[in-house]
Amino acid sequence: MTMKQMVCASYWTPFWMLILPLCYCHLMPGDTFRPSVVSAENVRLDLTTANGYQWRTSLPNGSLVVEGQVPGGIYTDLERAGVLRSGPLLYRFNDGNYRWIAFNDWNYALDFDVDSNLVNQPGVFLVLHGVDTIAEISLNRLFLGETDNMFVRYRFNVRNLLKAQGNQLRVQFRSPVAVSRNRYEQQLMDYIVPPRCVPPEYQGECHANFIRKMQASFSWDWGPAFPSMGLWKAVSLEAYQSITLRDVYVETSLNGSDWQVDLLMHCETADIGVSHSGTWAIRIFDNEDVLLHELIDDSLVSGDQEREATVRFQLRIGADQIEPWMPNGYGNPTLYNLSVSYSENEQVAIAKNLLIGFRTVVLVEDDLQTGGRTFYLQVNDVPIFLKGSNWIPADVLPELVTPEYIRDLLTSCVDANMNSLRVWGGGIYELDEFYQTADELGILVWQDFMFACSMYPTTSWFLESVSIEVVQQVRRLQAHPSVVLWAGNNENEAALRGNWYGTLSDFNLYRQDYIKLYVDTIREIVRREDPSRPFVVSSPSNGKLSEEEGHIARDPYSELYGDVHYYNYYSNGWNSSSFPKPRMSTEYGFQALPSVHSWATVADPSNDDDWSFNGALLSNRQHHPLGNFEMELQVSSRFGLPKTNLSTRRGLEDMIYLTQMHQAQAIKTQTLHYRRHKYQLSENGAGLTMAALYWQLNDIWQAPSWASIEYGGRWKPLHYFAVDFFAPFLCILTELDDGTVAAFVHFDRRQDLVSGILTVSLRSWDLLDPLASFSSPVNQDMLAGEPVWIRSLNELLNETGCTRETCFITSAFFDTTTGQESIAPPNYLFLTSFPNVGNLQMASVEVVDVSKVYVTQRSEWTVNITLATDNVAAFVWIDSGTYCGTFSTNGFMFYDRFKTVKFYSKTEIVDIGNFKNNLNLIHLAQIIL
Ligand code: BMA
Repeated sequence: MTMKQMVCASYWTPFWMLILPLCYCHLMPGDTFRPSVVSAENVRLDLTTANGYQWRTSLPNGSLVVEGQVPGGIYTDLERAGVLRSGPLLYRFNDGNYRWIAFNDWNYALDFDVDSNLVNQPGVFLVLHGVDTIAEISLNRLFLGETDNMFVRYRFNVRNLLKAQGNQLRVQFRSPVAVSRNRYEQQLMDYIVPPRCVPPEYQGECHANFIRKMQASFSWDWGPAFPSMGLWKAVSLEAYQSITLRDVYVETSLNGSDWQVDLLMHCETADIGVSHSGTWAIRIFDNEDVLLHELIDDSLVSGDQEREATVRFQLRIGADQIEPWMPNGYGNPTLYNLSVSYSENEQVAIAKNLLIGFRTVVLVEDDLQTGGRTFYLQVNDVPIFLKGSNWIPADVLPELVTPEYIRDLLTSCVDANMNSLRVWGGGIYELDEFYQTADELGILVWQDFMFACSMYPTTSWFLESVSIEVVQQVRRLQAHPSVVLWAGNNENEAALRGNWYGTLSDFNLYRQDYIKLYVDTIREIVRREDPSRPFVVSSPSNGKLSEEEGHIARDPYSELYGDVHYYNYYSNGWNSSSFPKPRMSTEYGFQALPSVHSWATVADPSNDDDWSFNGALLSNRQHHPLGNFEMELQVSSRFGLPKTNLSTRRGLEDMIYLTQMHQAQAIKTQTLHYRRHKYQLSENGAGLTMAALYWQLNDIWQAPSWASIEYGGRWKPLHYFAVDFFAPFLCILTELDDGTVAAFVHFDRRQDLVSGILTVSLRSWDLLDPLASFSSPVNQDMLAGEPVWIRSLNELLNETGCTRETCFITSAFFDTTTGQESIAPPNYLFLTSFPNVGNLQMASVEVVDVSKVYVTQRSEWTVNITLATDNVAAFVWIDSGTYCGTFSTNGFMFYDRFKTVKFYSKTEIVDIGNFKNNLNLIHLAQIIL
C-alpha cells in the first residue's frame, strides 16, 4: 500500500478553494487557467504539469529521457517512468539500490508558448518558487543565473527574452552529493567544518551542512538518503504593469481598547527606481460583517535597485469586535479575513486574501528568587503549557506530501489534545498548507531555522544565501498566528559546548562562526523583519543566559534556564525519578518498531529474513546507532523478552507490540512528569515546567523510530496514549521520593478543573475487583500541584497484603456535576516492571458486541465495540486490520469486566460482520507468559 492509499481522509476541503473567490489575480497550484487577454490585472501563469506543461527530464548525455513533473523531483520522475527496476522507492533495500540517482547531474527542460499580451507587459519575470537545489537556469539559450538554496524563491527578469512562440526553458541540476563534497574539500584547505560525515548506520551522504537543502535528505537517524533534485515548487511567469504584492506582514497588538494592526506590504516592481501611485483597499471581515474597510489613495510605491518596495499601514479596530486567536484548549483559534487590493486608474492590479488572527506572544524569562529564570510562552497574556511534539518533514520527497496528508497529521495532533508543534531544523520550512491548517486548528508552531546537528560554513557565499533564505521565509510565514517563536538552529549550541564533533581544541573559532551565522546574520534579519515574535538562538538553549554567556552557555541543558532535550535509553523510562525538571522540555523520546501493516508495505512477504528482528532489512532501516539493541534492552527490562524466537515472523510481531507499548508507557511517564512539574518547584530551583514536546510526531518512511504516527498516518500506541496524557484535566499517580504514593488532579487552566470524586484503588494483578479503594472529593478551589490523595506506600501494601510485585494502583474520576464518568481518563501506576510481577494471569479478552452508527456531524461511521475480560489484561491492543480509522482508546489496561471502545472509521463500513472478523486483539500476557 502506498502512503496515499493509507491516508483515507476524505473530509478535506483545500484551503485555497475557500479563498478563491477573492483571490482573482493569482493562479493557485492545480488551476488550469491560461490567460488570453492581459489587462491591468497582474497575471501569474504556472508552468506546471497540472497546467498541462510537459517537462522532460534527462541525463546530461541524453542516454535517458523521461517525462518530468513540476512540482516534483527526480526520484518520483524516474519511478513513474518505470526505469527503476527494483520496484518502489522505499521498498526493501531500494534506498541503497537507487543511490546512483543522486550521484548524477540531471536536466529539466520545457518548451512552451505564451500569449503575446503577456510578453508585452512592462514587467515579465520567471519565478522559481522552489529549486532543489544547485542548478543553472537558462531561457532561450541565454543563461539567467544559478540557484543554490532550496529555501529561496528565484526571480529572473525575462522581459526581453520571452517570446510568444518556441520558448526553451532549461534547468541543469548538479549532483548535490558531489557539490557538497567539493565544497567541504575546498573548506578543508582552511579548517574543517564538521561533521566529517554522518555515522555509518545512517547509510547516508556526507556534508549536508554545505548545501542549503533539506538536511535530512542526506539521511538521518530516522530517515533514508534521498538527496533529490528537481523543481519542488511551482515555476511561474509573472507579468504586470507596475507592481506586484509578494507578502503581507501582519502584526496585531493591543492598544488601549483597540487592536492595532500593523501591515507592511512587501511589493516587487516592474522597473528599477520608478514610483507608482495607486489606491490600496484594506478590509477585515468575518463571515457576517465587514469590521474595517479603509481606502488609502495616492499611495506611492518606489522600487529599489532590487525592484523591491514596501508600503506600511497602521489600522485600528475595536477590541470588543474581535475574538482573539487562542491555541487549542485555551479558547477558539478565531481567524478573520484580511483582504488587500491595489488599483491604478481604478483598475485592480493586485488582490490578496489572508486569514489572520489577533494575538500577542511573549517569551517570559523572569528572574526567580529560587535561582534561574522562568521560560514560557504567553499568548494574549495567558501562559501556555506547550503540549505536543516535534514535526519532521512529512515525506523524504516533498512532492509526495499532499495537503490532505498534512491535515490528517495535524488533525491527529488536535485529536491527541496537543496545542503545539516544533518544526525541527533539519527538514524544510513547511508548505503553506501546514501553517494554514495550524492557524485553523489552534496549533502553536515553534519554528526552527533549517540548521541541525552540524557546524556550518560562514563563507560569504554561504551567509549571503542564508540571508536571502531568512528574509524570504520570515516574510512568507510571518502573518500566521500559529507561528509563535523562531529558533536559530537545532542543538548546535549543545553540540559546541558538548564537543560532539571534536571542535574543542578550536572552540573560539567555531564559536565565532556560530555567532556570525545565528546571531549576526539570522537574528539580525529576524529582528528587522519580524519584531512581533521571540527569537531564541538555539534549541535547546538557556534563553537570555546563553546570550549572557557568549551564546554558548556553560550548560545548555540547565534545568534552571530555557529548554532542554533529554534522551536516556539506558535508564528506566517508566520511572519519573529518571527525568530532569526543566523549564521546558522540547525533545525526549524512545524508539519503537513500525506496525506490521507498515512493514508489509516494504518487506518481501516470502523472504523470512525480512520478517526477522535480527534480519538485514530491519538492521538496514535502523539508522540510530545501537537502536535495536536499546529497544531490546528496554523491552527485556520492562516486560521481559517474548517467548518466541526473535528471528521468526512471530518473534518480530511480538517485538513490534512490546517496543510500541514500551515507548507509549515511557513517553506517558515522562510527559506526566513534565506536566506535574508545571506546579512544582524543587529544592534546587528546578521545575515550573511549561512544555512537553516529545520527539517525534511523524515518520518519513517505514522504519524503527521515535514517531507516534507512522508513515502514512497510522497511530502507534504512543499516539493513543497521548490523547490521555495530554488531556486538559486528568489524574496523575506517582511515587514521591519520600516513600509515599500520591494522586494529583492536574489541569491546564482552572476552567478545566472538574468537581467530583477521585477514586484510587489498589488492585492485584490476578483479581478483577480492587483490594481497596479510597475516594477523595475534588472541588473548584483545590490548589494546583497539591496531591488530592497521599499515602505511605509501605503502609498501603501492608494493609492490603500486597507487594510491589503483586499489585498496581489505578485511578478513576467521577464528575459530580454531570453525574458521569468525567473526561479525565482513567490512570494507573505500576509498582515494578513486569519481569518481577509474579501473578499476572492469562486473560480471555473477547469482542462481545459490535454495532455501527452513522455520526452525521462528523460524516463518519462509528462502531461501538464491547469487550469482555475474565482477568486483568494489560496493554490491550485492538487492530482494525484493513479498516482505516482510529479508536477512542487503545493499548489500555482492562480491569473492569466490560468496556466499550469506539472506532471512528475513515471509510464506510458496509458489512459489520466482516469488520468484526477483521478485529485482532492482543494483550501482554499472551506474549510474555
Ligand atoms: C534529537 C533531534 C534529532 C534526532 C533525535 C533522535 O537530537 O534533534 O536530531 O533525530 O534527537 O536522535
